[in-house]
Formats: sequence, structure tokens, C-alpha cells
Amino acid sequence: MKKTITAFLAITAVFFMVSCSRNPIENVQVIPMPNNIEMLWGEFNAAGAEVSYDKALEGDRIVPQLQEFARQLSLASGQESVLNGEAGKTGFVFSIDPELPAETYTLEVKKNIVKAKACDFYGLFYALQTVKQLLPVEFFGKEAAPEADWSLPCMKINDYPRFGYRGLHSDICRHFFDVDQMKKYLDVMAMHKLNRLHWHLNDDQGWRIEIKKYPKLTEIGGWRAGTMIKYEWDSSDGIRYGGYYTQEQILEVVAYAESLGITVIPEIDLPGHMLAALAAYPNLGCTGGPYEVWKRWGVSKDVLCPGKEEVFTFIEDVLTEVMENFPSEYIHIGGDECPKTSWEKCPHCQKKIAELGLKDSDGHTAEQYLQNYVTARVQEFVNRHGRKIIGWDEILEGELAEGATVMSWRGVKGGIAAAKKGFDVIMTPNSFMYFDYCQSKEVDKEPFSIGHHLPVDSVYRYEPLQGLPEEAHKHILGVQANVWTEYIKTNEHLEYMVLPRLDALSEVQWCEPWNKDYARFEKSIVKMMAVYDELGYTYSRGMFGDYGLKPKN
Ligand code: TNX
Repeated sequence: MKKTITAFLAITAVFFMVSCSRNPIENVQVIPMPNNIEMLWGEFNAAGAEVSYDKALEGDRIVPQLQEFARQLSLASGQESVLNGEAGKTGFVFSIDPELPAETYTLEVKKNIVKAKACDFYGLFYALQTVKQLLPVEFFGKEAAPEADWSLPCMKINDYPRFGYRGLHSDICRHFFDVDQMKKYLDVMAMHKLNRLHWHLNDDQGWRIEIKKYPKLTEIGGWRAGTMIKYEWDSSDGIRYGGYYTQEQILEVVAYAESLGITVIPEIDLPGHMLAALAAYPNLGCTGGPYEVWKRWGVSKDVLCPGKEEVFTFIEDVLTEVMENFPSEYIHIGGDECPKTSWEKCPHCQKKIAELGLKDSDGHTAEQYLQNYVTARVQEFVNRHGRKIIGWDEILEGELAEGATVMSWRGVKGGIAAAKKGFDVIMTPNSFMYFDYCQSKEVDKEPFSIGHHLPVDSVYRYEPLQGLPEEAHKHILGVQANVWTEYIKTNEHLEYMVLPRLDALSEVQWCEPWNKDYARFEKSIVKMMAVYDELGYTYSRGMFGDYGLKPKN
């Protein structure tokens, strides 16, 4: 009898301890990991839970998102989740709290209610992404899975991003990706709380945006006669390649991004990387051509001729149509890799240099100052239209007018120098943020790429403020990864290069340094990969020693 009582007491004690212990933090497998989490006791059952929102949110962008959430939850859990346009007393409730700072959200999971609050769409959208990731993987599937664990651990989250600019870049020039693929790209960005897509719209190998005033840009500049094979610089596969977006399609992508809280920043790369435009309008170059849309990679010596006034008319006309299509506060004007050899020989450019009184000085050539002149003129035009410029870090060489934002790509040095000088900076160092580089050292097992080696953990360990004095920290607007597509031809390969490095990137952008933990991240990524399987994304498993792009089954 005594034994039975002891056993009973022991079992009761264990039961009591288990039921009274807080939910373990390991149950929170969310990427990027929320910055403040307090785990509580008990669970909320999501299956069949109502989804409701404040009346004040009527007509807001969040409503279609909640509608989609309720639909998906109903389908996957096998129990109907009703959407209610008036804040409920149970279930998922989304409401406005004007006191919360921009982009911040709170999420309170109790046994019968999950309250999400933010001051506007953005915070609520981020709360929704966190909720989705807290649900089982089956939530992302296409079939009902009533047997899955639909409980959420009770907890309180108070979350906000570390950086305001959380970007990913897309090069659709070297290889073209259609509107559907761009939407899929935006979906996975939104899931990770990124908020800027940097869209590289022209390059030597193709012009990809319809410009009504200059139809030949896409008719001629949108197509190349072939593409070089692997690293054989003078080869060509002889296959005509190209494509472009109509302005209607551009607007469709911009609107889709906006519905996910993402601003699309267009880039018109100038005065270099302009060969496709020169092929269409040879008068824009120093020699007058003829030029051909490039079949090879690298940096073309043929660039826009700033000695000709008509070149500035062209730039302004193009940027006018670009600004009509993109509401973004920032317009990226490129500025990278502009060889000066054609300017050195060009009578128009030399005349301009003389007129402007430009001279070799302070370690810079007169031609470099001529590029500064182009940047300043274009900046003035963009500013006059109420927008701001971003340029690659080469725009820092020589002189740079106030108000420009520098995108640092040649390692971290350019960004540090720019921030110290008081310019705003977006960090995209190739040493940590070039997703065209190989995911692993096992190059033979990886899909053919531009080379180099950038594993997930290197991306993860990047610290954007390192090497900067405290007073310059405020100039680091954020971080972006670049996805150049010389060797990325298919949707599967594109996704493979981005995932799961995007997961690591999102923690660099979102998480406070004290909240980053690679061991925790490595565990969460296993669930994320299962989510990618459900959603039909291709990804690399290189971080687990499993290399290569495998055909989808
Ligand atoms: C440098 S980053 C470039 C691109 C190439 C890339 C390849 C930058 C501003 N320019 O044109 O595609 O390297 O990694």
C-alpha cells in the first residue's frame, strides 16, 4: 500500500512538474528568430480557430493576407477557420496598436486566443509570418493533415527588425526569369521578412524593361545571338536568348511585391554595363558603333558617352518612365565597373572634360571625375523628381554629392569608408553576400557556377557593423545579398543558390547580435527545408554535407 502511495505521489509530482514547466524555446523554430520571446505554460489549438481583425483594418493590405491564411489553415487542418471582420474574443486576432514603433509587432499566444498587434500593415504582416512558421510543416501543404500537431505553445513575443533595409537582389539580365518566378522569389523573401527587392534591369547582355520612348531597347537590346559556354570566353552556344518585361508586367510585379510589404528598387546601371542599349541606339556610345548585345560575361569597354548631350536626354527619358512604374523612394543608378578607355580616346568626352575643367588630381583621373559629373547630374535629376539615388561603391571614387546612398560590394571596405564620410550605406560585400558563389567547396558536385565559395555559415556570421566607429552605425541602413546570374539559367538553380543562404541572410538583417545562434539556426533550418519541400522550392543541403542540384521528383 505504502509503495502504491509513493508511486502515485511520484507520478503525480512528475506530471505536475511537466504540466507546470514552461514550453521549451526549442519549440520556436522561426527564421528569422524573433528578438524577444517569453515562453509560457499551455497551448493554443489552431485547428478550426477563427481568424479575425479589427474593424479599423477594413480595406487594408493585411485583409487579403488573413483571408489566404484562413483558407490555407482550413485546408491543411481539415477544420474550417472562419474569417471575421470584427475582432473576436478567441482565435487569431489581428489589431492595431498605435503605440508600437514601426515594423514592431507583439504576439501573445494564450490557451484560447492569439493576439497580434502592430501600428500598421508591416508589423501585422511580420506577425503573420511568425504565426505561419509556428504552425506545423503541414500548414504549407496542399492536403488536409488533421493528424498533425496544430497546437501553438503559449508565449509572448515582442519582435522588431535590427535593420530597416532588408534586401535581396535579382539579376534578370544575364539570364531572364519570368513574372511567375519573380513572384515565387518575392514569396520566399516575404516569408523571411525581407522588404526590398533590388531589380537589376539592364546590362551588357540584355535590356529587360520596356521603355515606350525607346522601343529598340527591348526589340534589339533584349536579345543576344548566343551565350558563352562555361569559362570559354570567346565561345558561343549560338542560341538566340533574351526576354523582357512589358510595363504592364513590371507594374504587376511591383504591386505583388507591395502586397507582401516589399518595395522594388529598380536599377538602371549607368554609364557602364550599357552595351545592350548601345546595340539598340549606337549614337549613345563614343564611337557610334556598331555594337552587339554581349554573348560573354565580364565588363564591356563600350559604355555611354557623357560627351554627348543626347545621352543625358536618353538617361532622363528612361528614368522618367522607370519612376512612373516604380514608386520606390530609391532609384539605383549603378555606377559600377565603368572602364574609361573609350572616354580617353573620345573627342566628345575630351571636349566635355575641358569644358568642365576636369584634371587628374588626388589620385583620380579626369575621366573618373567625368563619371562623378554623370552621377551628380543624374542624382540632381532624380532628386528633382522627389527620389534618391543608390549607386555601387565605385561612385565614391573622386567626389560624391551629399544624399547619395552607397551600395558596398567590393568587400566591406567601401561601405566602411562611405559610412565614415557620412553617407548612408547598404552592405552587400561579395565576401559574405554573393549568392552566385558556390554553396560548398565540393565544386565538382555543385552545379556549374562563377566559382568562389560561400557556405551558409559564413553568410550567417557576417556582422554588418564590424569595423565601424559607433557614430557611423546609423549610416548602415541594412544588408542585401546579390544574385548575379551569369551561370544561373533555370528557376531550380536560382532557388538552389538562394536557399538556404536567404535564411542566414534574414537573421543577419533581422536578429540582434545576442539573438543569433548558429546551432539553433541549424536545427530550425531542418523544418524550413521541409517547408520548402511543401512549397516546391529547390534548395541546397550542402550545410549537411549533401551536395548538388538534384532533379525534382
Ligand atoms: C560584379 S557587383 C558585378 C557584376 C557581376 C558580378 C559577378 C557589381 C556591381 N558588378 O556585374 O555579375 O561581379 O559576381
